[in-house]
Amino acid sequence: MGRRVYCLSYLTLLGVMISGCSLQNKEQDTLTKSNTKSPNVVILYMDDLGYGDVSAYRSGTLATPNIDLLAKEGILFERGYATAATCTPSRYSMLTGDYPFRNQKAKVLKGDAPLLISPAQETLPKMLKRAGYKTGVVGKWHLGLGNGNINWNDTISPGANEIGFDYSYIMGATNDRTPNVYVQNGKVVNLDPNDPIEVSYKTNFLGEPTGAANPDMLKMKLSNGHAGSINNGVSRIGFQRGGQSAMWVDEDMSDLFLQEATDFVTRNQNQPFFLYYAFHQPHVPRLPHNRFVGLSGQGPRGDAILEADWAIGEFVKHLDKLGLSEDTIIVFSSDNGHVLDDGYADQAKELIAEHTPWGPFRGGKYSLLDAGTHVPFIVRWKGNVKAKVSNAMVSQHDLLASLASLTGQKNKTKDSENVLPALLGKTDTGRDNLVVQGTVNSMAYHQDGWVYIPAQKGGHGARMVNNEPGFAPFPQLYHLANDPHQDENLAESHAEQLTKMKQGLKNALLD
Ligand code: NG6
Ligand code: CA
Repeated sequence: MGRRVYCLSYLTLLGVMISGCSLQNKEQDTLTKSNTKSPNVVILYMDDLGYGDVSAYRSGTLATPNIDLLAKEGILFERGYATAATCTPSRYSMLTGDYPFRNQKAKVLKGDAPLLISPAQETLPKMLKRAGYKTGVVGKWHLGLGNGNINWNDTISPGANEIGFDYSYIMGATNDRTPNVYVQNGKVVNLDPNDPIEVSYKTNFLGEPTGAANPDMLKMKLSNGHAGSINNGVSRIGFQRGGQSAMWVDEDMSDLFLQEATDFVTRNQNQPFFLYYAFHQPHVPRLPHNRFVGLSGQGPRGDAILEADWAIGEFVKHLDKLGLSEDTIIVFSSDNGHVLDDGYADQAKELIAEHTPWGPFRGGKYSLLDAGTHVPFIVRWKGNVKAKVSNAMVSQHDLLASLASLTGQKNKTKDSENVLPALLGKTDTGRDNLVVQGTVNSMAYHQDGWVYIPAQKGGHGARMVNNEPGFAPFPQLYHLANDPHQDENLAESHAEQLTKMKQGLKNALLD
């Protein structure tokens, strides 16, 4: 038995059974105030990990034993979704419970972009704080910081701490964007005041080397973009000068985040906590620690995934050691689907061999095709949920309403749905419909096992992914349950279904 004994809840449940209420119905209901619980919540969130990258999904050739263990002891969702095929919008959605299209600025942000979530907005950590949780974020942020003109040498605000996190230790944007420093509770870590940081996304600082001008200085060659400032032998998007003592070392990032994550748990072990542990793997540049180099046989991308899998194993062992496993719900997922070449020549494509990060689906990161948003999604609550494979459709932005239900809080969001019974494995019915976004302003609509992709104009969403176009200039309709690879467009042959789906999308956008 874990640290917190749920006596009250069990007594309440017993009372319900004695009074003759149907337990079946009770379980389907929204949990009421009297039987709410407050287990710790940890979200392990990967960056660009595909459905088929997790061996528990039985479609790739990479072995991820530690993530698999979560699935073995928990619920593996076969239809788990991010709401977008890129990072910022997915994260925005998961943390606010709203669809990213509600905020036109929710697109891949630069490293000096202002905070995307308003401090007045509802968020997952705020909701859990109201339920008495201590909240923390460790890892990749990519939701903007400050008000649009950041002084990196002063306290950076607003940021994670202003939208509900009691503690934050973050990489501000992505590992391929400047500035390459960590920010802890609004302060750059290890900054020497005599060597202030300057950041620009417009022009380079005079005399500073760049990937474009100094390719000889690079330990990782470029395939596309990333021609800005060089740090640790890798050139990035954007420019930076100064702050040398604060610069991160990519190869140490995973160990550092693991340490920060386990420290947060240790500090908060005697009270309910929420930890959003946001991995940087396997986003580019892929530079795992030397211990993992060569392990996967698939080059840096595979090695980075194995490094993250190992860190997850260590993190879970830490929970076990503190006796917290039965008191902690772990949610594992990824912000968008896989990508092989994302701008660095790291041989991800060349060494992939038989591995299939996209699983049985088509497309990938940036794409409206299913592999863009159809991601691994696992929930483990040891001793409290029975292990199973679930076919319920669940989306990351439902975590807010579902955890609100679990902890007796109100769902104040527009789009988050309470799918708690599905998340706890009590039913295979999840949400009824879902809107997902490829890149900005390109949407697909899921309902009843079908997916509809409106005719696209091209533009930004026209990017090719795995030799698959991210768009088509005609409407697409697929029955995903029968045709997971989206080979047969049924838009013409199933006109009635198409009309229904068009209306469904319209309603969802207007709601
Ligand atoms: C793209 C970058 C890519 C990655 C992506 C954001 C280039 C050529 N490509 O613009 O490398 O950083 O943005 O990825 O610069 S995400 O997972 O954070 O959305
Ligand atoms: Ca991502």
